[in-house]
Amino acid sequence: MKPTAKRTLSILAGLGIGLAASTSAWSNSTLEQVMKARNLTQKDLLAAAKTYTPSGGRDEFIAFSSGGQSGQVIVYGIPSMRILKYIGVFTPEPWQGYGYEEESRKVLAQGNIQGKSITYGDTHHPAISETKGEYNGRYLFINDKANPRIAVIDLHDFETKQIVVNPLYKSAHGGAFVTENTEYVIEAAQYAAPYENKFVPLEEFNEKYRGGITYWKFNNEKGRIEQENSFSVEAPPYSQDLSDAGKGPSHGWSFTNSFCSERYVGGIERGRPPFEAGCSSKDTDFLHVVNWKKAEELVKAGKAKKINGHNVITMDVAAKEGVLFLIPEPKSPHGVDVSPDGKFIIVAGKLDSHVTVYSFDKIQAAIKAKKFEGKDPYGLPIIALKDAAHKQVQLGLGPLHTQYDSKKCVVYTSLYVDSMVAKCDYCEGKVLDKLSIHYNIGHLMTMEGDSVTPQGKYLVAMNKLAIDRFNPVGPLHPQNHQLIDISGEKMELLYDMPLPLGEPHYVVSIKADRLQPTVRYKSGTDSRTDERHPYATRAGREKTERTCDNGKCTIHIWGTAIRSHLTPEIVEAEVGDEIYFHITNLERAQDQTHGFAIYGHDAQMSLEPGKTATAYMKADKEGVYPYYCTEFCSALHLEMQGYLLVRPKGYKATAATMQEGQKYTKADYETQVKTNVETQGVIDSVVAFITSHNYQEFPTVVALVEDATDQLEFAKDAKAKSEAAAGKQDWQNAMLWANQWWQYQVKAADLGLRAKTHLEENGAKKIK
Ligand code: CUK
Ligand code: CUA
Repeated sequence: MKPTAKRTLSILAGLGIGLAASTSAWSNSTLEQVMKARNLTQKDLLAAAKTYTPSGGRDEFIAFSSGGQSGQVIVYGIPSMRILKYIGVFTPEPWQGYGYEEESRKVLAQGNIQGKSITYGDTHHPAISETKGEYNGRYLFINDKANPRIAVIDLHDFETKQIVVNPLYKSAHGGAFVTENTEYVIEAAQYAAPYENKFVPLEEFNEKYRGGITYWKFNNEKGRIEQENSFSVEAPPYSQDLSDAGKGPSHGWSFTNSFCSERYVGGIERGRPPFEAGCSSKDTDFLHVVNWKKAEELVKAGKAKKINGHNVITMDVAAKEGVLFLIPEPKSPHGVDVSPDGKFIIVAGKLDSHVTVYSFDKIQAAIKAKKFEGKDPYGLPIIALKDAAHKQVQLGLGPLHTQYDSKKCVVYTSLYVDSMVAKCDYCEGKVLDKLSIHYNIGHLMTMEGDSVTPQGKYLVAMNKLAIDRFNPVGPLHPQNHQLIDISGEKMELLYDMPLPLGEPHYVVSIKADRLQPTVRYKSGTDSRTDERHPYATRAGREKTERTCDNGKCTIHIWGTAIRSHLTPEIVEAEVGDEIYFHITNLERAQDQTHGFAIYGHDAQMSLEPGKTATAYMKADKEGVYPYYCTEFCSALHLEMQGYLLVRPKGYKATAATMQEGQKYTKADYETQVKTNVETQGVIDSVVAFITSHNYQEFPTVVALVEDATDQLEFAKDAKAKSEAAAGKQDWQNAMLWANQWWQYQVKAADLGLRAKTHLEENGAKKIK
């Protein structure tokens, strides 16, 4: 706005005159007026009403979206489509301190590839842990396609706990998918490569390059993958794509498709036709059907071969023992999705306009009867398509992925080329409805749609690069998640949500009430191991230790954070020291997160209540390094600060006293004490209110009371120090300690008032 225009506005405002034309329509609007002003239809209003979530309202479903190339996971609510969290997974995420403190750096380092740190991921498929095929809300898994890795996120705190690197593959796409009771997390290879980390010429592609399907053993109690109990089934270099695990009758089996069973190796530089021509020339590829239960038994019986220290069921063993079967599937297909009852497997054609519905019963009958139409070049038995297919349904161009409805036999398939969602009855093989979506749809997702209990209601279409949909933000467009109402006969588009973090291939959603996230850690927890942190400490036990060995000195700080100070406030070091700030957040109130950052070092921590984390730095340059709390945690947050002083080697301190900018008198001290006594009156009345109610039945209040009690203890201590100084007529320190005593009182009062409000709002009962 031009300065003159601004002045005119401010003069008008001074005279009490608003800009009538533009404001009156808004200030006192009826629904009709808003519709007119914003050009909205009845249908728009209905859609808005179905998604709008009033302030304080909650969502019915929580979605976990792959963050694509961001290497993160995006958490949002449905139907509001409000983003709730980004979880750092393969990529550092500074707000959460992920990759900026030592505990999470260790998790990221588990994902090193052949010794190299890789700090991003190309995430594709999140999966929620299951019990009997139902989501149990405990863990989330996600894969990295670029560097074959699987990450484990614990949904009790939404933090990444573990990253495992696939010991065989150089690319992996068909993960993460979990088996019915999360016995295993499935990860299938994509671009074939030699298992060994060695050079093998492309001329030896057929003999030495391999695909495969890995079954990561998951320990549901510990919440960790057990690498030593995991195994892989070797597969031909067919470019395996997506996977899904069997359920119910097909439990114990898994399904993985492929898109280049031509085994074509491009090389336009060598005058050869490119990959895309060679990999789509045949009419069919192969669905891989794996009896993983059988493979598991073979591993236990010692029939696995150790490759790179990992158990591998080789193809000859797989063929001989009936572990791996192939079935033709048209044509360079994409998604493979098992039905909730476990009886059907739907494969989407991608270059074929059909989806093919395979019957698990028919597959089993063929295997039992040893009815094969032949063997592939690796000796794997091939079941004829006609012997395994239940139906083929013609849908449209570019079918990619399928999701199940709560209504029996009803599925939704994304049509990439047509930019549509097709709804069909796969039992009867009938198309029921089609809806044009915005643009290039990849995956789609119904609520709990890949579990045994699909919830129906909503579908999210994940569209690639949202051209023309949002305000332009430069040549890289956001992605577009479109929310669709599937509760009726006809699908109805409700909402467009831009996602600006990467290409989120797949999303999973869960009923919100299946999640039980915690609000604080047990005091002194290393959140990445969920165990007590070896350097955790308690209030009053803070200490700093410097130990030297052969001239190399290390400083460990057992520090704490609590409103509103960091302990210690001064750390002295010498050039060359290695410094570890282990800070425990002593708070119990759930919103009392503190942070930690320091000048000139790549360290930043998020310290949620109870957490202990470690900022590491090497003091390689002399200087003054302020550090502070990075989370606006209280009115005195800015005062949560300290100094790291790094002296040059051999520095001689000159005797001097600390200088202070302000001198205090006896009168100042007495004024402060008077304030403190009055404040104590307020605290006493709040305490009386709380203790006269059944506050112990309210865990939130109990935590607040515990924190407040701590603060009052500190206040008592400061009061004693203040009085001792006053006894010596040291008014300077008497006043400062009296002020500190008051600071503690204020925090206690703040906590107490919050507890009181909570009791009042939640109908606490008077008990005395
Ligand atoms: S994939 Cu991207 S649209 Cu990785 Cu599941 Cu299909
Ligand atoms: Cu603690 Cu800001």
